[in-house]
Amino acid sequence: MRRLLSLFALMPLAACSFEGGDRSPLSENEIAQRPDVSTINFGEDSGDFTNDDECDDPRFKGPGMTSTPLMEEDELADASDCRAAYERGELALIP
Ligand SMILES: [Ca+2]
Repeated sequence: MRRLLSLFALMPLAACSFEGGDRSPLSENEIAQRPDVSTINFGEDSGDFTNDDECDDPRFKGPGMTSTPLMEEDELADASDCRAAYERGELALIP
């Protein structure tokens, strides 16, 4: 019984686990369909992981992403890193 109760206690944690950024290489199609950098709102440098040369905004994917877990609050909060990675061709917006 005790074991069963601890199993239920852990279930919410499993449901809340966040995935790291998708660092897989971009396909030719993804690269071709990237909008111009001037049309993207990168937000501000207001997050906890700014200026570490990895994009920490979960709206993006590609080799320029961080591998650390991302949360909703990381959106629009790592502008300089994400812009630089995007300009290097290492990011695309996740549709
Ligand atoms: Ca960053």
